[in-house]
Amino acid sequence: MTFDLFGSDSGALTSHDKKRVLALHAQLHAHAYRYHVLDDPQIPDAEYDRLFSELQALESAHPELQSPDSPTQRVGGKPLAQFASVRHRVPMLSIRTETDTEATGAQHFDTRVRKELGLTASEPPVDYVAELKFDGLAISLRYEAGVLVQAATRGDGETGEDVTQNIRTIRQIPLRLPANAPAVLEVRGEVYMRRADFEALNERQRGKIAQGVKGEKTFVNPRNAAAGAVRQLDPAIAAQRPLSFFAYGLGEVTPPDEGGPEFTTHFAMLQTLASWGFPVAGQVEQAQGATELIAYHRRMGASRDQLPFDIDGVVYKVNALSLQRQLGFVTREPRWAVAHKYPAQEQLTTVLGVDVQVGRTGKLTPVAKLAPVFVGGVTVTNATLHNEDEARRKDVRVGDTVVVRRAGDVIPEVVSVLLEKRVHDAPQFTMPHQCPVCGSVAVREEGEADYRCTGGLFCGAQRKEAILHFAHRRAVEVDGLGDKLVEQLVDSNIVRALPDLYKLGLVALSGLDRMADKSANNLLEALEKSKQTTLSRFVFGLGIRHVGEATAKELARHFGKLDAIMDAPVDALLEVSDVGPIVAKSLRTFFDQPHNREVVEQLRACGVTWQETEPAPRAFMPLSGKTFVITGTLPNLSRDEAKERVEAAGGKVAGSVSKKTDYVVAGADAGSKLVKAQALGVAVIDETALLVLLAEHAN
Ligand code: 5U1
Repeated sequence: MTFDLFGSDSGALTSHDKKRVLALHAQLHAHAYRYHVLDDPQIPDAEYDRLFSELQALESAHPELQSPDSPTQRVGGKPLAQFASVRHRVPMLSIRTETDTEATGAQHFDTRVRKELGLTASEPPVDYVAELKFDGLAISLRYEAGVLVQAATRGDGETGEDVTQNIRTIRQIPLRLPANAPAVLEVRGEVYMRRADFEALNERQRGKIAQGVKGEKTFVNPRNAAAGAVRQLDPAIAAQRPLSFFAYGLGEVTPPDEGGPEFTTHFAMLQTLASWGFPVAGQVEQAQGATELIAYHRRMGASRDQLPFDIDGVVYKVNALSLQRQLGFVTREPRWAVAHKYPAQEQLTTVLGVDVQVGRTGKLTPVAKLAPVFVGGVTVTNATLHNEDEARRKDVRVGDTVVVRRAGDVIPEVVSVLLEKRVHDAPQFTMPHQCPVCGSVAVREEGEADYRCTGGLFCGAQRKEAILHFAHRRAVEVDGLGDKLVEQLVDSNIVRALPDLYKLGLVALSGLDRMADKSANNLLEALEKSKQTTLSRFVFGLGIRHVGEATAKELARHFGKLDAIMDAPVDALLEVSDVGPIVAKSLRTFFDQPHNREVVEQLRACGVTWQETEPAPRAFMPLSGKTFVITGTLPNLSRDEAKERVEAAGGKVAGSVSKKTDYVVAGADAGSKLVKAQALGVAVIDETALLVLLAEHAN
């Protein structure tokens, strides 16, 4: 590819444009480095996007200004039929693996190095560098005149594949180096995927699969996902895969006698790479002799699960480059380095059964029961199959041999089945349509991946969540009934269902942890107070799926009476503004569960009460159909009060500004919502104008 930022003019192109493009390159590179490498952005994303768009516009108006090191070139080019071969000018060596995962593995390496160097026991410890062994894919990046010109996989060490287009999409990899970088520089390192990025990618994939998108799949682990993305023929797809990079070595470099850098230690070389903008892992350390290598291995092993990416071991390297040269290598592996492994995070085991567990929010999750297996440092007996589609896709059956993975604090999961080892044909897993805990109907809504139990108030698995929701400030409000207390009340079986709350007495409460008489009395008082509530708070407090606070208010206003809501057919529910087919169906399913109705009756019998009113269909409401966003501090009304006033007049209060917003009510210190309203041309009013609006409509 040719490019010329300073060459001949093409008509309308001005020198100002050229300077601006260069300035934008510099700014965007610097901000991307702060964001992706240093994790310390200096400008908001929106400002970065603005600069980026400006550069894109200039480049499309003057294509001659486009260069391969432009930040716009990270988006991925045309799909390839196949990768071209790249012959490595300096072979890409692999690394010897020490399979003894105990501390003795480090000792073996040090003993070998000392022997090769002819060091006696009385001579000082060898100076090493200790690094992490990333679980990714080795890559060589070639820079000429400071510009990334080629990226290649290791292949067989002599010849790899040209994956430049895909590698360009990795924002941590500099496209241009500072002026003090050598004329030719090959940087070697590992492309990997952070665990959180991997989880998010798989979540997106699961969503696509649930929506029936053809050809989509989930990835087995971050390493496979990273390797798949690097070897993806369509760079636009690679660009959507969130990859990261760490540098750990060099290939060809301009020699010192031709003006190239002169390093004496590996550590100094890594520091220089960092100064040129390459990400170098923060865990790189210098270590003296075997004792410090062992300590490093232990320390990194203990913090392995807290790292944001997978490692499969650590790497030790002799620090002095002169000693590295003296040690040389055997076949393709240097004698001056070793990878010291950790116990594997994937293992084989047998499936003993498949259960379905119900989570705190009613989600049903198929779980494989496994023959105990030591994986990722713990003994695993259960592994998630996520949901019905995943369970079907993996087709896990009793008796199967499966790959189980446990990495970090992520729940262990079944990665795949070894079909060739399936001995007998056990039946396929089918998701139950009833909750295994309470027997209520379990439903899977359109477009969703999970089945959910509909017995929210009755189901033992959802008890804690249901109580906390019911007691919430915006629901019936039981002051002082928080997480810890609910945990104790439910675990000690004092509260088995919501109505039990109103049967609590001093005797039961005083037996609880950290519950003095005063706190117990306060709680009983709060419970008594909560009995006087409103219909909308009560309906919201029932925790019906998709029925938020605003919908509960609409239902209360529209029907006026609980029985009318409970008995309303879908058609009648659909007449309520804010209620669409999903909400209507959810309400119907909830109140069709006899258990749920029973709990409602018991709560009424316990004295929970509210004022019932005449039905007030929405057509009569003055602010019907108007959406408000309230932001900043209003002079007189609290935000909650303003919200209540708007809602009482039939308006809706949303949390974020969009084109659909009718009014933004802005008080002092209103921030981004005000800015967005102005950008979208949404009407912005103050508290006085809101009060006028409410008064006008009240007439
Ligand atoms: N951190 C690190 N990983 N890693 C992998 N350094 C490192 N060095 C390697 C490899 C394959 O090879 C060199 C020792 C040639």
